[in-house]
Amino acid sequence: MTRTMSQQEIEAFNADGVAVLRGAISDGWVARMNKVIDQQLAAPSKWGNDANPGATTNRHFSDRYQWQQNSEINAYIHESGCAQLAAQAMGSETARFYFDHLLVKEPGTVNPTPWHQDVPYWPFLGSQICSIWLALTPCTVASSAMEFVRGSHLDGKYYMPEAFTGDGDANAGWMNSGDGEKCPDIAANREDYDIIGFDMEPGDAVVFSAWTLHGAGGNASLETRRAAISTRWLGDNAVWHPHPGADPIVTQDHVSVQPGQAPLDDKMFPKVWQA
Ligand SMILES: O=C(O)CCC(=O)C(=O)O
Repeated sequence: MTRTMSQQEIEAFNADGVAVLRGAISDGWVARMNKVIDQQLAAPSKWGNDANPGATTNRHFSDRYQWQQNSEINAYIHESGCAQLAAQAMGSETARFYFDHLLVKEPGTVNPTPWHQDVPYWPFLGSQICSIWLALTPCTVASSAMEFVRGSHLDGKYYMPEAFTGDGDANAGWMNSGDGEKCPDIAANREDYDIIGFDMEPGDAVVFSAWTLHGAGGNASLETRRAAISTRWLGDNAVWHPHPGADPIVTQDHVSVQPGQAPLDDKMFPKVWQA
């Protein structure tokens, strides 16, 4: 484990819906996860989403849900300390794992990550749901560091999921069938929102609520890849909530819990940390 959260960081998370954790995860884990990124770029899984396969520039890539088959990601989840950081941020006695998400923008990637809220994409409800986005390369807001609408986790909004890459993406069609109100066009009206972003060094992380609006620009750097691993965590008050528009990787067919119940399914949502 690298470190825990300070009281100030926990207060920032509660007030803003996001906290930046400098030096959250050690260099050793960063190196190991960068190796995983290279491997997945070379051989994406069936859950990969690749805007420009094989390219070394202008390639927006993601892969997810590899923890069951990738021993390195599995080790990261269990041994790096990220579970305890998630539990601390959520104010939860436990941290159960949902999924891992690798997110890459090669130099000169034009695609932004559109503004969105995570929870409508996931089959859960509850205030104690969060992500830890670990920077694996340096990035600034100009080279696709994440940005957040400060305090938006407290708005009581539930925004409809939308495909990031347009309707033509066979791996993303599931996103277009959910409920909720349309996410406002934050990119076109930035001055109306209290937007915060953090320049990151490898090993820095942002921990943010699944209810916080967030996005990222393209990668304007022509030299440096922007790579991150985001891990998704469930706290004590999370409940299973399958619904149209939720990520199809884990559905009612895969779990032993019923809608409205706590996700006490150790096979699908392992309890990685307990106070
Ligand atoms: O890395 C990105 O561009 C987006 C990440 C994100 O939206 C997330 O981790 O929830």
